[in-house]
Amino acid sequence: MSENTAAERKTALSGIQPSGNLTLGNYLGALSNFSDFTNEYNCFYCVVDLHSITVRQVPAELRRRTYEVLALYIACGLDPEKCTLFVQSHVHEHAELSWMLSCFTMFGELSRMTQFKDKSAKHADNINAGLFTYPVLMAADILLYQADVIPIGQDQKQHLELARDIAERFNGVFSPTFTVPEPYIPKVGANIMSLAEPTKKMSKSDTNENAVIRILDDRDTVIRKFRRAVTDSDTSVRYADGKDGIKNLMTIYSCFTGKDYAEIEREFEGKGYGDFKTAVGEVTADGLAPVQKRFSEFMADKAYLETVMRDGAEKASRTARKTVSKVKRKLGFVTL
Ligand code: AQP
Repeated sequence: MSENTAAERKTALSGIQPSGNLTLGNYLGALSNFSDFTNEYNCFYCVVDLHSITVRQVPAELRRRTYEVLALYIACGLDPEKCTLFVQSHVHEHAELSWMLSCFTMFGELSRMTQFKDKSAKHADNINAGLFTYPVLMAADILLYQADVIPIGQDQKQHLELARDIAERFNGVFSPTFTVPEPYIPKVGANIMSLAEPTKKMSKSDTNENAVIRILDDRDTVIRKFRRAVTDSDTSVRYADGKDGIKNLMTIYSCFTGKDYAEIEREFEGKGYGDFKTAVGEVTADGLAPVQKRFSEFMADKAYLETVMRDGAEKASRTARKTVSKVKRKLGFVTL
């Protein structure tokens, strides 16, 4: 992407929940694309801790992971001098705008969200209101910063569409207030699947460790998990229907090598799945190694991470405050 001057810049925003150890899905679908936006866009990247409490978290782990996600942002090339890195709960306007937007969101719209249906089935003992209104908070995250583009994986597309509908509805009632955001979904890597059940997305909260590659898994673990990945009874490496496991592995291989599917098929012609799985493991481990090294360096310097959090919260608050006061004025609240 080319470099734009500050005045020409549009805004990009995205976030990741500190709800588990991040996966290859989070990396390829979101994180690894974030730094591409920093030259051309005014970027806000947040650790969305408010979202993560829709599912029960162990407080000490949530705290540790919040530092970890921030360290991963920086390890993946996000320079805190060039973009705003912050923690969602440090900017209270997210919760404030979320309430106001919830009054512009329909019950029926939220009921149709597939993530709500999936997570309610997974956490049947804790179907809380936050799980239901999660997409409104996500709309607030985006609309607070008047974001133009939202880099996300395929699974978040439905939530982004709802954020657009909420923005258009509010703008229609009160005159233009919010920028209507566009998703940026990568062509390859937007939908990384579980290694154990390749029709299901890879999720950080999956309890089957063999289903998930963690960004911080060591080389041997990465290769071992790929070698165990579920495939099919065929033996040829082909991107074809009915071969969900192999298609997923080809996607991952493509993301790390830049090769397209036809090239990958040629490369592994006449070779078995075993060789292919090992090769996918090796390119993944090689691709993650530099991120892991930088991550350890940043995690060893908590004071630095806290400075980044503090500066980021201040910068983010400046924009968030402006939007919230505009919304309050439009709604008719008395402002002093
Ligand atoms: N499997 C995936 N493939 C591609 N992209 C993915 N993302 C998540 N899983 C995949 C993208 O990662 C970003 C951050 O996701 P999130 O933390 O907001 O939560 P999520 O989408 O609910 O991700 P998880 O890993 O499935 O978390 P849990 O298990 O806690 O629900 C988003 O841009 C998402 O699209």
